[in-house]
Amino acid sequence: MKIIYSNKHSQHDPPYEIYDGRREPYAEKAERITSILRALKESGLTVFFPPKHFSIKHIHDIHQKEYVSFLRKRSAQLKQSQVLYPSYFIMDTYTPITNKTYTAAKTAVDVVLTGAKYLLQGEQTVYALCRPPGHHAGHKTMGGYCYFNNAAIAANYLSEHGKVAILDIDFHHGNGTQSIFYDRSDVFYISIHADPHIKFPYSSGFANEQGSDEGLGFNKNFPLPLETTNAQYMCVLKQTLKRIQVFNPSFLVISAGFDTYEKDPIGGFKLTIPFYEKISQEIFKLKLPALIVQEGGYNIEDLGKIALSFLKGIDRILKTQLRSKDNDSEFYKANQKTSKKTKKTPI
Ligand code: Q9C
Ligand code: ZN
Repeated sequence: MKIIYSNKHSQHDPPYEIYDGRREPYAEKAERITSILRALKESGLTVFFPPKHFSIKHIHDIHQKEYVSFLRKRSAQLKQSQVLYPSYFIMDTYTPITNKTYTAAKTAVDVVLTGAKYLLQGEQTVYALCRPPGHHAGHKTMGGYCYFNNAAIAANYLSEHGKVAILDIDFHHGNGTQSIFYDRSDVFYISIHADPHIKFPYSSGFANEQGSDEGLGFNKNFPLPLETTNAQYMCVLKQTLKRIQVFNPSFLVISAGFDTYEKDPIGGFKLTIPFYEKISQEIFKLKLPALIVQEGGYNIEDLGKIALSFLKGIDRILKTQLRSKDNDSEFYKANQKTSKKTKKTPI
């Protein structure tokens, strides 16, 4: 399987976040991704590819121009050690700007777009190992450690070639992604996350948020209580996969957060490391070309093992597919033809 990765993320490494008025160590650390990288390299399961450079146009398709240039200019103005908590284009106190924030965020977008492009070329599964994460970033807002919405930008790019489902399995609701596609019927956003009455982003992610206008019926939330177990999670995951099947997309974008893990320092579910293999096995039974986009996950010590478990599930399914299918790109073409003709029925 192809993994897209760039080490530029490591230059964005804010020293602290502000939680309820106090300084706390920054949870979204660069070591998160190096932990994953190390485990994958040791496994030998995967092949690494650097990102290609993509035009800023793809970011402007999703984010307001003024917001994008604000982030670029304010990053450039800062000295190496400075940390800025801006007062606009932001929804919380977790998402500071540093000198390299823009560069890291732009590179994360290049990473996911490179992955998306490989899917268009017939690749079956690609893992975009990006940082900073993206699913909380809205049209003109940063928040929840996110600046540009990587998954949304990739989904929008893929949507020119067929319908896209975004399955968000991060512990937190992807409020940014939801709001970006809320009135669209060609991109279906479906999310499993902690009850927003209790956990970030607090203001959205409720089950009654179902989309608007054209997009009514194409947004679906499954908020779950704290302490959710493997078995409870699996039951809900299966429901989401059924809905994706009915939607019949050409592509699947997975907002893959690993903060649902039992020992995550900011999560609250009870999922175990071997269970991530079960999750991905279930997802990949859909046999859709899939882009895995890294979102959250903050237990640095175990992140590598979680990611590896997740990718192992895919690998097993891919192997059986390879045995039964003649060739991946034929499968992709056939898949695209059928789903383009399908009428858009609200789910
Ligand atoms: N002191 C993502 O997982 N709350 N963002 C942090 C900890 C903010 C999470 C409180 C959570 C944002 C991409
Ligand atoms: Zn999260």
